[in-house]
Amino acid sequence: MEIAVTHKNADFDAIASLFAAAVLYSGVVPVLPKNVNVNASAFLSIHKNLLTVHHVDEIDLAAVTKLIVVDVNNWARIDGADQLQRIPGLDIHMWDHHPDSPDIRANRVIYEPTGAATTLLALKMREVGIQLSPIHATLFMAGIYEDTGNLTFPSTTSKDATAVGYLLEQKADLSVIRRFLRPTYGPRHKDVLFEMLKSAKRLSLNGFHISLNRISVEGHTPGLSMVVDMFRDIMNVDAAFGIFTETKRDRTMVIGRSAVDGLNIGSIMRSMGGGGHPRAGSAMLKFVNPVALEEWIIELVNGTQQSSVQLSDLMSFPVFTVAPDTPISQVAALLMEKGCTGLPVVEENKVLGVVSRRDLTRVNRFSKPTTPVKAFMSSKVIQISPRSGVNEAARLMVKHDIGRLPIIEDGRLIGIITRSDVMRYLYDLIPD
Ligand SMILES: [Mn+2]
Repeated sequence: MEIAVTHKNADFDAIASLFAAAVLYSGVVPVLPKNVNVNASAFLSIHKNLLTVHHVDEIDLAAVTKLIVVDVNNWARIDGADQLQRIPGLDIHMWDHHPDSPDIRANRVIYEPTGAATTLLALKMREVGIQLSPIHATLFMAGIYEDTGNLTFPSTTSKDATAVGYLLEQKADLSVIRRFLRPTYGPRHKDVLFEMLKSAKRLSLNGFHISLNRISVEGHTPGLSMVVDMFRDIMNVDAAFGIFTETKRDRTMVIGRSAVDGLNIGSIMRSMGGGGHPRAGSAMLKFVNPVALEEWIIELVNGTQQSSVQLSDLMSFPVFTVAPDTPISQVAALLMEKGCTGLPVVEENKVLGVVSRRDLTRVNRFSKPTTPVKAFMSSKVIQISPRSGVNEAARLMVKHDIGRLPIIEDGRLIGIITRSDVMRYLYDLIPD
């Protein structure tokens, strides 16, 4: 007997890879693990007549001669691994995208660090020229979309997008995908989200905007991470933390979500005994005071190494400046000559204002060219410290609609950061 297996608690990528293996290897039976996540099992249940599934308990594992392992590379994550490992001379093919070191010894390994495992199987189908049914194409695309966040997660590769292109050609149905990938948002989630929004607190810590929330929940509530995700989105903060206490069982679940590079949720959660990856993580703690937990999170965020790039690495210096009494004609000439769009107005090392080309457009034919720049400068100076991160600088620029920020240390102007410096950083164009 020839079967395909995947990891426990199978998600769409796992299920899609399983059925993709059955398409690529004729005669291979896809075998489901004991647990399948809610969304994927809803999909399977609706398509029961069209997608034949076998459960691991219905299979005589000892009779397996060939094993296709998909979306996993570790025996510990496979149901029935004990029996499978005991089969002598078992022919194993493994299709996987997980970067961690595998402990399954396969005769053939198809590995690439793509966003989804399904991508590897779909590209093989494309290469061989397989025509898919729309249902298969839809399922495979759901697998790729789920694991790559609709091709938006940083793990997404061009291969994932190519595979999606192929699946769309094969008539994958986007509206079906939307329906099944939508999180299961029920009345309890709504109540929790509402509670969180009512007591929402925004904090500015270590250059990050975060939101923290303490909520009591009764009983096991699955899907809280989705609520924290929605909450972060609504609050539009860099990171959100939900502290959910189940008073009866004296335990507290901390869930974190981050939308920025510098704030690593995984490492914060590991400090609390939990785990996760840079954008998402959680920790379960027993017998702790939720207030103390809140303080602990604040401490951990404060202790977080900001993204390794600080403004002092990006800023331009020395800064061209002008004195407040400089005539505007001279300022205009200087802006042209230096090719910059604005200059700080400085007196005795103190920044009094900033003048930009935009300010000079207010100069009209009635103004004398000798008018001092201080009459036209913006005297509300938004400044920033050299130890701040790029996110903070970008936020200030957007908030105040300005293109440059003087960088001030100990009251002295030491550099300037401009919109184009920030863009260079965001698009990874920093020269080495
Ligand atoms: Mn996967």
